[in-house]
Amino acid sequence: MLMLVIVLASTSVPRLVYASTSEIFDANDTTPAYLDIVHAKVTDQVGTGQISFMMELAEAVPNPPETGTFVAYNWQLDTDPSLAGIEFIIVIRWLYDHWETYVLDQRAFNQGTGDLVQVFLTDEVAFHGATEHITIDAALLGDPSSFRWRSLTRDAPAPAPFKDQAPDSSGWVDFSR
Ligand SMILES: [Ca+2]
Ligand SMILES: [Ca+2]
Repeated sequence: MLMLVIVLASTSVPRLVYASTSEIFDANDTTPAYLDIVHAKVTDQVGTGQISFMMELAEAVPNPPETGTFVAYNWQLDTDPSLAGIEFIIVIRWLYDHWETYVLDQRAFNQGTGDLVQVFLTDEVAFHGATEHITIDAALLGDPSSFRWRSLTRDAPAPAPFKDQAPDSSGWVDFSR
């Protein structure tokens, strides 16, 4: 009987759940300041099946930017380090006269078995001055249990070089859900 009581007590203790977060802080190093990444973060929204991506710039993102200009904020995700290439890119960009947001699925393209796949998103982006947030269904990213990522900005379409990158050069930030 004593044993039974102990078992019941131990199973009634609430399980503590912590959101998994990984982040990077980056030095001031880019002009214009709205392309200068100072902080970026990825957070697992526990229990929702979604993952949030945040990027903080040194200065508020112009919203809207001038017509005719191009601005892009990207997160590159390497969800399978055993395969060459970057599996997914999350893109928020001002394409001359409108914002658009999409997930670029490069998995089949990288393997030579298919095309690049663009999945456009509508309501998921939020701008708060110098900070932007996007929350994405993990299923759109292959429902990975972990990945490595980096954040990037540019002011001209690819293959123009990125203006800032965090972490710098070829670095990555590890993330596990
Ligand atoms: Ca920076
Ligand atoms: Ca890969």
